[in-house]
Amino acid sequence: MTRIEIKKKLKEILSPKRYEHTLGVEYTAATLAMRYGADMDKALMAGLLHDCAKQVPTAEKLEACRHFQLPVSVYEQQNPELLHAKLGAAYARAYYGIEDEEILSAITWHTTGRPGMTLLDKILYVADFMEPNRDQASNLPEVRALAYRDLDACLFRILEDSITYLNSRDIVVDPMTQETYDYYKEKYI
Ligand code: DGI
Ligand code: FE
Ligand code: FE
Repeated sequence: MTRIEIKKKLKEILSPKRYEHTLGVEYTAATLAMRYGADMDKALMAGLLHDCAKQVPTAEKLEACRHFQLPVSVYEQQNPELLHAKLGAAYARAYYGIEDEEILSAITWHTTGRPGMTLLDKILYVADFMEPNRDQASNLPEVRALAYRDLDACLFRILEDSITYLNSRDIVVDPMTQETYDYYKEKYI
C-alpha cells in the first residue's frame, strides 16, 4: 500500500487524536532521517504505522498475539498496552504489506526500545516522544533541541525520563525498557 492509501485506512480506524499523533510521528521521523542520513521512505512508513494496533481493545490484543503467534511475557500480560508495538509490526506486515525488516523492527521496539537499536529504531523512538502534538513531558523543549544535536544522547535522555516517570506512577518498568536503559547508560554516563 502507498502512504496515501495507508493514511486513508488509519484515519478510519484511529481516533482523531491518535491519527494526528501518527502524522506528527511520520513527519518528525522524516526530519530526523534528513538530519542523520537515514532512509526517508522507511522513516515515513515506520512513523505512519507505528501505532496502527493502538486502538485494538485489550482483550483482543492478547487474542491477536496468539493469532500471530507472538510471544507474550508475564509483564506484557499485566500491561497489555505494551503489546501494541509488536502487534503493530504484525499488522503492518499482514494488513499493510510491509515486508521491510528495518521498518518492522522500528515498529516492534518503539515503546520499550532495545539494546543495540538501529538508526531507524532510534529515529522512531525519539520521534514518537517528541512529535509536535506531544505536550505532557516537561522536558520536551530540551529533548527536541537535543534530538538534532546528538541522537544517542537524546535517546538516553528519553529513556531516563521514561523510567523516572514510570517509577513515580508505580508502573512496572518492562524488562526490555530496563535492559535498553542499562545498555545505553554504559555508553552515556
Ligand atoms: O503509543 P504511544 O502512546 O504513542 O507511546 P508508546 O508506544 O511509547 O507507549 C506509551 C505507553 O506505554 C505509556 O502508557 C507508558 C507505557 N510504557 C512505556 N514503557 C513502559 C510502559 N508501561 C510499562 N508498564 N512498562 C514500561 O516499561
Ligand atoms: Fe506506541
Ligand atoms: Fe506513538
